[in-house]
Amino acid sequence: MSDKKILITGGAGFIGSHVVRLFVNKYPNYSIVNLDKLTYAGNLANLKDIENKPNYKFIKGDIVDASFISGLFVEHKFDAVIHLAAESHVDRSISNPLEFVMTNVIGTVNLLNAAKQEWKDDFSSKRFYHVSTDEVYGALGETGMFTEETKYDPHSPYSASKASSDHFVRAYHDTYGLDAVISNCSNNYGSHHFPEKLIPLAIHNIKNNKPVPVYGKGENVRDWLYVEDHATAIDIVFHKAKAGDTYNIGGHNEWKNIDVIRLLCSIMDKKLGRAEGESAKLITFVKDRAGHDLRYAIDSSKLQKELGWTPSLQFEEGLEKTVGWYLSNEEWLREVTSGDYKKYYEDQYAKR
Ligand code: NAD
Ligand code: TDX
Repeated sequence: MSDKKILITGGAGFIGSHVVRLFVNKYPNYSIVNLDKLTYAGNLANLKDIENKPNYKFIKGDIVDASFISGLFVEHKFDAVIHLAAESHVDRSISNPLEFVMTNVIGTVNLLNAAKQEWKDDFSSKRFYHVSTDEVYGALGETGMFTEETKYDPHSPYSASKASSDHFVRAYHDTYGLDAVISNCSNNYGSHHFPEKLIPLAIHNIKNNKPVPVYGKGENVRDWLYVEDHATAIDIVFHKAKAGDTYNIGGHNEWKNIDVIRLLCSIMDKKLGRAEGESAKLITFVKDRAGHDLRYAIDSSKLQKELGWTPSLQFEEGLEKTVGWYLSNEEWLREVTSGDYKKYYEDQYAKR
């Protein structure tokens, strides 16, 4: 495999850190540059184990800053981009949509412009890989699954911004010939997940005997995938997809939120030496999320059949591993839940 210089954006975040780790360890001949603004969601502690590897470099920077981004492309002569930097939390997008437009839409277009400008003489040996979400497809009723042909129908400001960025990536492929690929993945879970999202928030609250907030009746369904399986899929799509192609990524693993929380409570009772049923007493039904999508379910058979990817872990096994990680990384959890997190939590949950 030939040498490549790859820009990974958002590599200090949850999924990005798993992707950076996979690429740095698996491809010593690649040079990996991790560009991240280090927002509340970006954390260099996520990458401690690889920070001194010779094929890895971290750069702090903002994808919204167009001149900084074009300068970076001129300086580094990247062969490829794997773009994960984003504002990623639906609840925050409801409180502050503009931040999502700036990073997810403008930031993506800045990267596309810089790549187009730098690579315009020969797109063939270059690649722009955009990491996206199944939320662009909208919400499902009781049945059906999202395929790559499902029409976009985003509902939240977050999913609207991701849908817009997907459209721009396709437009740069169709209009200018940029080699671009997109994947749309279902809900991820695993280590280093910021505790604003359902699973790590519940683990944190159960551990600290705090109420576990379940929106509405807990009947919304999400399709969960272990984050390392997502990283493996990104590796495969990056190396094997045809230019202009799209793949759905998901583990055929649908759960009602309330069932996820009950399973978590039971795993935590065992791990914390509590009586069975003790943690479940913390479950608290709270005011629903505005515009809450009922159900997501992703059909990833195209990826499985064409590129040979399969998820490696069953959900119960993955959740056990995830809980184990949080319980043995208390310092990480303490650091990310101090400071600004307290205000965020108060704003989101105090009056719910
Ligand atoms: P995250 O919020 O944990 O991490 C996002 C990272 O992007 C952080 O490190 C942050 O510092 C960085 N960032 C934010 N704004 C930036 C800016 N303006 N410039 C540079 N860096 C910036 O998100 P995540 O859950 O790891 O998601 C990564 C990507 O995967 C996102 O594009 C998201 O839409 C997509 N995705 C996430 C999920 C999921 O379940 N979490 C599922 C499917 C797709
Ligand atoms: O406190 C909570 N209580 C609750 O019931 C939180 C934070 C969430 N929920 C519900 C809302 C959702 O139905 O749990 C479900 C999962 O919520 P999140 O963890 O916020 O994820 P979701 O909104 O489904 O979006 C996630 O998956 C797709 C990621 O945040 C996105 O970045 C990704 O694109």
